[in-house]
Amino acid sequence: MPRAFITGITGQDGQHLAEFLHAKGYEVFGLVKGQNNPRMVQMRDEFPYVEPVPGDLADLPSLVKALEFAQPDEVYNLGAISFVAVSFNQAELTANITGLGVLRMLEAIRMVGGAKNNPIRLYQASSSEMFGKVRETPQTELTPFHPRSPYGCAKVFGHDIVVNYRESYDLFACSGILFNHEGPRRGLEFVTRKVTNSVARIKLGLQQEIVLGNLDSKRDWGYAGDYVKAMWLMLQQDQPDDYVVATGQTNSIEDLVALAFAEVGIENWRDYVRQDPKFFRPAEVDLLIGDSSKARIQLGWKPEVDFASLIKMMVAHDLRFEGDKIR
Ligand code: GDR
Repeated sequence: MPRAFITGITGQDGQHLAEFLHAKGYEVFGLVKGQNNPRMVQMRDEFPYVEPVPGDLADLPSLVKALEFAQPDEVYNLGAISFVAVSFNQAELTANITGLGVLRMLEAIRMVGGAKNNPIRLYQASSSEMFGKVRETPQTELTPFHPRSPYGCAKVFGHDIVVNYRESYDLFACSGILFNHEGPRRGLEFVTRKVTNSVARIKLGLQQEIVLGNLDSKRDWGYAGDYVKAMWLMLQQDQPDDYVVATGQTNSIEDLVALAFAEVGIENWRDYVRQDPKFFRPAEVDLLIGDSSKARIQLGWKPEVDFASLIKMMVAHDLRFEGDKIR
C-alpha cells in the first residue's frame, strides 16, 4: 500500500486529495497543528481513513518526527497561510509558514530520506499569485515572477527553494503552479464561495446584500477536484519537474457575481452588491490566465469542470447547505 503524507489536510485541497488518494488505495497521513484543532472533528467524521499526525510547519523537529512516523512514499505540502488578504496583515507569519515551511519540509525529507531505492517524493503547492503583476499573458512555467502580496513573495521563495534543493541534492521534488481552484469545500473567505454562499442566502431570504472589494480583477478559475489529480500525476513521472495547472479561461469577479445570481434567477444583481474599500488589497493581481500545455502534454491532465459548471455546482451546494440550516 503506498503511503502519502499531506500538510494542509483540513483545507479544501487536502480534503480532495485525501479522498482521491484513498480511492487509489493509499494509506493517508495528515499533519495536524495545534491542540484541539477544531477542524479535526470534521476530519474525523468525514475522512475516518486519514491518520492525523501532530506537527507544525514552523517546527522542523516535529516535521522530522511526523515523517519518521508516517514513512511516506509521497509528501504533498499544501499547508500555508493561504488567504492573500490576510498575508498583508500577517506578513511575517506568512513568510514563516508559507515560505520557510517549505524549506523545513525539504530539510525534513533530506533527514528522513525514505527507502534507498524509493526516496520520498515531494509535491509543493506553488501558486499563480507568484506571477502577480503579470509579465506576459498567458502565463507559463517560464513566465518571470512579480508577486504582489506577502503571500505571493513567500510562495516565490517556496518555489525557488524546491528548484534549488532538486538541483543541489537530487531530490524528487515538483511544484505545481496552480491557478485558482474552487468548489463547495472552499472557505467562505475566498471570493467564489463568498459569492455563491451569499447568493444562496439572498435567494433564501437570509441575507440582503453582498459586500465585495475589486470587481474588475480577472482569475483563471478551475475545480479543485480536477487539480488534485495533477498533483498526483506529477509525482508518478520518471523525472521531477514544475507544471502550470490552469483552465486557460479567465473571468472577472463581475462575471462570477452575474453568473451566480443568474443561477437563482436574479438578473438585477447590481441591486444586491455593494463595494467596501476594506475588501480592496494594497496591491492587486489584475489578470491571471494560465497556459497548462505542458501538464496537458506530459501528464495527460486536463480540467473536466468549466467555470459555468463550477459556479452552478457551488450555488446548488450552498442552496442545500443554507437551506438545511433553516429546515
Ligand atoms: P486569490 O483568491 O487572492 O486569487 O488567491 P480570492 O478568492 O481571495 O480573491 C480573488 C480576487 O477577488 C477579489 N475580490 C475579493 N476577494 C475576496 N476574498 N473577498 C472579497 O470580498 C473580494 N472582492 C473582490 C480579490 O481582490 C482578488 O482579486 C487564491 C488563494 O487560494 C491562494 O492561496 C492561491 O494561491 C491562489 O488563489 C491561486
